[in-house]
Formats: sequence, structure tokens, C-alpha cells
Amino acid sequence: MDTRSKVLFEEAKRHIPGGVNSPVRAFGSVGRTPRFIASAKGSRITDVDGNEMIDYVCSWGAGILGHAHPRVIKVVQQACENGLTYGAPTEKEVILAELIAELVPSMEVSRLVSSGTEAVMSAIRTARGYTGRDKIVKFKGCYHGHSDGLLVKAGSAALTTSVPDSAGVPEDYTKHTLVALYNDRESVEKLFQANPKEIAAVIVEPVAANMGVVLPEAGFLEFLREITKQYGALLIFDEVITGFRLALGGAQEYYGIVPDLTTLGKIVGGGMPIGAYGGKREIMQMVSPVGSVYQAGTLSGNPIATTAGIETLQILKEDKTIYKRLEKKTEILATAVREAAKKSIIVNQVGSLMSVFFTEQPVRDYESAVSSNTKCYTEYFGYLLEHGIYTAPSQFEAMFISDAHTQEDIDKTCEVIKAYFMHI
Ligand code: HOZ
Repeated sequence: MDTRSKVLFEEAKRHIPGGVNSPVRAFGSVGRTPRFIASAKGSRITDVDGNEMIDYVCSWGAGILGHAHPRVIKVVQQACENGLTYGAPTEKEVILAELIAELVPSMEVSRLVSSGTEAVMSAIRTARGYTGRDKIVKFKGCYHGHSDGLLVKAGSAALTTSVPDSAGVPEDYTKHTLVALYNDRESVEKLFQANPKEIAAVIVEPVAANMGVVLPEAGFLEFLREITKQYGALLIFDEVITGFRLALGGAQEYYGIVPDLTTLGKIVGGGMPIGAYGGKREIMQMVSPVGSVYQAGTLSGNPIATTAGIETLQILKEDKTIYKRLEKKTEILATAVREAAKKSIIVNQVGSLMSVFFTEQPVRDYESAVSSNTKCYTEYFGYLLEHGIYTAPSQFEAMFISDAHTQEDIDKTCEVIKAYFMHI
């Protein structure tokens, strides 16, 4: 039953474009009414009609500990007593920057901002300032937030809403954005050969997770590391999704590659709005007020967001087996889908990230990702939703598993998945 959600959605559409504050939430690509959420605790999310669902969206990956973790809630409540924002430096910012540098050693120096979009936008500006070059290389189907220069062949909702190249972005703003193909070395080589001294940086999601989950093939990230060095360009890992998710040190630890700059969001804020970018001291010294690359923000380093972020990272750091547990649970789900579906399906999984594609060919890039039958995904999504399983309302977003998912949750999810494939 979604009566109240339907009413709220109609009201919302009167005052908010499409009734939502971020396009994928409109459930447009799965042709349904979005569930308006009233509360969430642990692995469960409850909508305004009282439906309790096992949540595999986890605030698009931010909720690695599940919802409302008692330790995080407690420190946030305490921090609120001291005021919500000062627009001045705080000790918490220092603690978080130190923690980031400890867990992600390539981020020797970092800057806190308010979202992943802002982090990426600022990292690109820093790379351009540092190299004195204008062009950047991104990959088709990768998503790096909604700043003008990066809305070129973008993934996430830009893909499902058919705006991989958004209206309102002047061509002049994207003329320095070159597009390569994920897992395709030749496409990158060609761009460097044609622009040997013009490329400031290559930006990549080390695991692409905004065209569904697409894993880097063996050697691809190493190749990016090598070719950027060879041509004097920087390598930027957009770890907004993979940071603190694949490992404490993110995808760079998981795959053993050291980028020049890294962007973070989601988990680093423990459920509060935050983003971070950082890298080698020499590069980050470009940022104002030390250097000439300007970037600022009233709510940057917000005391509540840093409090939630620090506590979340501390919990992850203290728990030596959390990443193994997350991976194990996700493998159980991936196996359940593969076994239940038998054919015409590809399940991509790494750590606690997973995607189900309704196609027979291996999904290794944008073209194979979009070969997935979205009608099948829509049916699969709808069945799961009606049976209490809340997954991404888009074929091209990831499924996220949290530490709060219990064995009972996983078992129930596997049962529903099996029942779905029996029923079709
Ligand atoms: N860009 C996010 C998914 N990759 C979606 C953000 C949201 O709708 O909350």
C-alpha cells in the first residue's frame, strides 16, 4: 500500500521539480510512485504508509553501518547542543583530516566540502591549477556529480533520464572534457596521443558504480596510473562511492594503486552532507589560501557532519572483520541471484557493491551495461519492493549492503529473489 506516498508525491510535484530533490528518487525509470520515507533504523527503512522494508539503497552507499547507528546518533546529539555551524575552524576538522590521511595515505592533505559534486569540481580545478593544463579525461557512463564540465556522457540518473549531456551546459564549458571508454586502454591512449601536453587529469571511478556496478579489468587501473605519469597528467580517483566501502583505504587500497588526488563523499560524512578532496601536499598546496586555486564554503567542515564522519570512520577502523563480513553477505546475495536466474543475467559484485543486469554478455563498459533489459529490471525491482525489499529504483545504480543487514535479512532477500525468478 502506498496511499500516503501517492498523496505526498502529487503535493511535492506542485512545488519541487518532479516532486524530488534528486532525479533518481522519482522512480521514473521503474514507472512507480516513490516511497516517501518516515524513518529508518539498522537495515530497515519505513515509509509514510508504514511499510517496513529491508534497505539496499542505504542512502546511495552512505549508510555502511546501517541507519541510525547508536554511537553515531549519540555523538551527533551531543554535538548539536554546541551549535550547528560556526563558519570558523574547529578541532573536529583537524581530527577528520588526520583520520582521512591515516586511512587513505595518498590523501596526505585534504579539504572538506559539502558534497561529492563539490569535491570533484574542486579536485579538477586543483589538477588544472597544478598542471597548468585545461583538458580532462573522463569515462563514458562514469558519474562525478553534476558540475557543468562533468555532465558529459554521465552515468547515474543522467543516464536513466536520457540527459548524459545536460541541457543548460554551454558547449564552451565541456570542450575541455574528453571522453574515453571504461576498460578500454586504446581509447585512453588515443586521447593522450592527440593531446600530449594538454591533459591535466584522468578522472575515474575505480569501480564504476553509476552505470550499475562495473569492475575494472585486471591491469586497467595500473595502466591509467602509468599513462598519466608518462604524460605528466594527474590521476584522480573518484571514491565517493568506493571510499571506506571496498576497504578502509577504499578502492586504492583494494586494488593497490596510488592516485594523485582522491575525492570522497557519502560514508566520510556518516550520513551527513560532506565531501572531501585531497592528495599529495605538493598538489594540495595549490588550494587557497596557500595557493591560487580558489575554493570555499560556508558549511564546509560543518561540526555536525564532521562529528558523524569521525565516529563512523572510528567504528570502521575498530572493527577488523567488517569488510570480510560485508563481502560475505554480498556474495551470498550475488550467488542467490545467479542460481535462481540461471541464464540471461549477469551479476557484478565486488565487496559490498553489487548489480544485477538482465543481459547475457559480460558487463564491462557502458555499452554492455546499457544492453541490460530495463523492462526486466523494472519487473524485478517492483516484485522485490512489493515483498519488502527496497533496492535502487534504477538499473544503473548499485545495490549497497550494510553492516546492519542480518543473516535473517539476507535469507529473506534470497527467498524473495528465488520466488521472483520462479514466478516469471
Ligand atoms: N547520485 C546519486 C546516485 N548515484 C543519487 C543521489 C540521490 O538521489 O540521493
